Amino acid sequence: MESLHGPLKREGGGVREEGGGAVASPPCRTTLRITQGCPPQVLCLSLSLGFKMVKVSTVQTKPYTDQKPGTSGLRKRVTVFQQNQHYAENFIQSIISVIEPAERQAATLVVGGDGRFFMKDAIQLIVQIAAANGINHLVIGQNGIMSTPAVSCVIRKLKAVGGIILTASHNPGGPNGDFGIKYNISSGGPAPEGITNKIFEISKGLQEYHICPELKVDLSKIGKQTFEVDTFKPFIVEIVDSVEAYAEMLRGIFDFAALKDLLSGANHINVRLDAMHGVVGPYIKKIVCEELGSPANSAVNCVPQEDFGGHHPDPNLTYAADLVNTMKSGEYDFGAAFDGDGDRNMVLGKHGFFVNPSDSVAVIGANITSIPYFKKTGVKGLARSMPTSGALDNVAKALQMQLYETPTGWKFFGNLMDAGKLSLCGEESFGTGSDHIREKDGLWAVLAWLSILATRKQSVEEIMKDHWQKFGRNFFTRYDYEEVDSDSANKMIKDLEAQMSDPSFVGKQFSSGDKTYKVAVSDNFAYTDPVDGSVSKNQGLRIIFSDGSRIIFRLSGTGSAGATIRLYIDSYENDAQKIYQDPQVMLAPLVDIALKVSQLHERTGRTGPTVIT
Ligand code: VG1
Ligand code: CO
Repeated sequence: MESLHGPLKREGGGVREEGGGAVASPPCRTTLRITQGCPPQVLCLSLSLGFKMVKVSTVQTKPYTDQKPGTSGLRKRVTVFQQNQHYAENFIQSIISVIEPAERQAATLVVGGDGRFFMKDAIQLIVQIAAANGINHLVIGQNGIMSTPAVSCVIRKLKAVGGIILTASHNPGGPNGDFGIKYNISSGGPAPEGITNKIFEISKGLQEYHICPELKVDLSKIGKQTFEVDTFKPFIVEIVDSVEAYAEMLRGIFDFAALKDLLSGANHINVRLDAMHGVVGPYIKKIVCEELGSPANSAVNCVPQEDFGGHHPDPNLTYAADLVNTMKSGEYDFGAAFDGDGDRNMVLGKHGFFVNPSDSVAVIGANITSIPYFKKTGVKGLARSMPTSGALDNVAKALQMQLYETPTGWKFFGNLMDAGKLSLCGEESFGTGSDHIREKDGLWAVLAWLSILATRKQSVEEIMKDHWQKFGRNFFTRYDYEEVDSDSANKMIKDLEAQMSDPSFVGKQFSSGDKTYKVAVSDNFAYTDPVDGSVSKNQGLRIIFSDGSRIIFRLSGTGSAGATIRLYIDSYENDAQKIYQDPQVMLAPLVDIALKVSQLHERTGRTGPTVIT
């Protein structure tokens, strides 16, 4: 392939390289070809000198019945995607099939992932299948690396038709771990249910897919690589820097000079950011260390690894225990951890002071003027997912702002943002973000907190305590029961729902210790999108008591094996004597009631949760 190195430009055919490393394999002999769709005067004579036309093959396949995208894409064990019977190919074809054929010829798709095992194989398949289906242009992060928020940013910047993200987020990776494929639309946000349902329908009937099996792309070299694919006009693969567009966006949102002063000025604070071997490492290095001047030891686990070093890349008190322990030493003023694909964040203060994610978004809301972006755009509205605590509601009330309560999953925020109704939102599951993109954004949340620290010149703990004094505190906890037997979990939820639908349930009293709660509302949460009127049902069982305390049960939609039951408890307190107490102590009676009502332990054979947040 020597002849392909250096600037090689060829009208209408073959492989063209501009600073990139295109490999049309295998190396070839002379072919003469007339390409359809070219002006006659050019006749598109592709004299192949060391390159080959890329052929499209149609492969017979059998449909699968289990390719229904969950809360955030299709997640399965790596071994399921790897199986030889076209599992990954089928799903990729189903995604591309939702893009209208007429649209594909001008379509750009952004592709990136969190670096986990099987990502590079999946990207090669996407390249081959996109080419064979007439997609015009793929933009891929270097070595396949691009965080979920960065993909959202690049889709919006390039006005791409959408993007494909290779990640199973916070789920473990490696050959025996999980893999995932997620589709985002032109707004940069996760495909809404209308589209994911369509993908699922296509996958269930898929008999064949189209692929260019010989097309291979070098993912390491930045630049454009152009291929001529059979009947389609040139197919362009562009490898881009994974960080630059995203960094550029953040520069326009935050006051980088103030952040630089906070992190490396004369009175700088010490921060510890743990990328947990996920995708956010290169972003931290470039933005926080190189650009904002934080010392090298402030960033750890910053090289993305295929198996996340054997850990769960999940930023919570259980799986980010290393960071929690380091913070306890008191050496650092601010700590944060991120998940595999960089959209989640956990914020800690000095000595490991934990900021609950439901509180985190409320604090950002209450201090939103510390972020220059919102001075420009104004604050249009606030939103949280249903199980997220009501801390944000209290801020919305004080600021006289509209508060939206959506089902779990970031895709539900997108319509509100597109309609100009929503600026800041969050989920209890360590997701925080704004309308700067259409995904939650871990590093954005950290820079938002640092902006507040820079403005208020107080510690994380002082800011949090001050917030509780002003707004009262929503005590919140979540219990996760992972990999429970699916049948038992489904049956438990079904029976609980039946119990809760009995007309006598409302008004019932439940006691534990010296506490008694009276049921005011009990339902299975349903959401009507205020923008397009679409209805999403069965989004979680809610028991709301007369004092506003809530018990919520949901089945996770991101697991890959068995079922994960989530139990959420939210209870408001504004008695100044009580707001600093331990949430587990404060919420113990409600936990007790939840376990009794649902018979969760008896029904699942568990004696306790896998993770408590
Ligand atoms: C979980 C969280 C949800 C989050 C989703 C995707 O979903 O509860 O709040 O949006 O993960 O986050 P579930 O259905 O398992 O409860 V991520 O970082 O995996 O893209
Ligand atoms: Co994630």
